[in-house]
Amino acid sequence: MKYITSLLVLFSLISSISAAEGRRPNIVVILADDLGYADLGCYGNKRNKTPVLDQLAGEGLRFTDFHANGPMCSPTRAALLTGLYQHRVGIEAALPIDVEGLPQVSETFAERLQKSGYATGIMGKWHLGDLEGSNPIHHGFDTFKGHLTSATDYKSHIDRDGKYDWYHNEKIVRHGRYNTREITDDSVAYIRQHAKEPFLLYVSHSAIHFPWMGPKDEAYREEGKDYNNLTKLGPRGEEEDVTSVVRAMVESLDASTGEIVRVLQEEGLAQNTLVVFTSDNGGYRNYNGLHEGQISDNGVYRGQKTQVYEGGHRIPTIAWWPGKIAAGSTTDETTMTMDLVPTILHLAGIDPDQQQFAYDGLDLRQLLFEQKPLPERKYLFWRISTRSAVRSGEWKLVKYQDKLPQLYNLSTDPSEVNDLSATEAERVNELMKALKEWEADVDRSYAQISGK
Ligand SMILES: [Ca+2]
Repeated sequence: MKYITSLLVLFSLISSISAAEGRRPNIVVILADDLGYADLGCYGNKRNKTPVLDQLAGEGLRFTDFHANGPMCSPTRAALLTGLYQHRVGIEAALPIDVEGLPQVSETFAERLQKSGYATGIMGKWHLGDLEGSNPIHHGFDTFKGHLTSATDYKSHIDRDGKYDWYHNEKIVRHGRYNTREITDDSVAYIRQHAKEPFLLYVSHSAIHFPWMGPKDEAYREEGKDYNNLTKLGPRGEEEDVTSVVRAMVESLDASTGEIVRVLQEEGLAQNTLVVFTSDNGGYRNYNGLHEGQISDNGVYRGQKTQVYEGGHRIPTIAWWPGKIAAGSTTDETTMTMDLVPTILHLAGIDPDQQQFAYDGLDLRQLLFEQKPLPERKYLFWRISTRSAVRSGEWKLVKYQDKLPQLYNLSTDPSEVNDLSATEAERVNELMKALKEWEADVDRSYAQISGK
């Protein structure tokens, strides 16, 4: 009898070990808001102290040619959720208040993970619709703690229409803590709660988006008042220097990431979790021409948030998975937010192809784990209303409204200052043709789902 009991103990021990080994990986996506290419120490920043992210880059893979799908919040967030060019689901610019946002017909990667048995949490900013039915819990998340709209007060959580905006799922939750603090605490709690099952945690920060407010600032908005015409300076005067407050915001993101990584380590999950830290668009270098140098650093890259020059969409991105991703590696492969979706689904053992539109993103696993180049991708595209861009290898075409297209060679001219369109007419024609074909394709997709 004793022998049988020992055998049973041994057997259950073996099964629990193999269950742990065979367990599907956890996914933690940390999305910073408006963080510029060179806002972190590991991307050359001298002002902001970001020891945690610098260390993660040293222990993982740092991307030098990673791009946000759009140069503003909602478009990139829609691409992250769907794995598609966001134009296919009709989200091209930052969403206003009182909109449906992400159409229900578009299946998110969270929905697919949830259906396959993952716990799926989002902590922080949604900005993909704020009407009834737009809440993240209707898009594949079992838990949402955060705000639906953008540019809320970091302490009072009042939006630009004077409405309180902080939820647990669909229920209002009142608190006066700093956004990044609350998002971090909720993320840490979610990891602890789901440590024994595979989970997706989407840590969706609002920092360093305006109103520029640091952890020490006091709330400045009141319910029922209209803040639509306020500046981005938050509680500060138009002329005030925002250097120290933006720095505090960047550093709060770094500290938050440190807390999240620490709990993964404490729970013994670090060896079975992919952590990706990225941003939703480039930073503001100035605001209305003021505050130059006080906000973000986009490095050598031209332009800023909202623009389709590199400064608008080239972003810092780090992938970390101890034991799986080679420490201290960097890659200059051209990659984009939407690539994360097929990558994550493959990691979860889900066939990415089974859905309405084929994903526009590429599976990055070989690049992450074997440092192999990506399969050739002839073109990448950006469009936000009348601003468009096409990337093909080292070449980039930029088209602004009805102006003539500009052409840059990013390998010799990363700052996009020498327009070569006059001497490269054939290449301009080729890229313009590719742009038009892509526009027709994505617009057709949206017409198909919207009936418009
Ligand atoms: Ca943003």
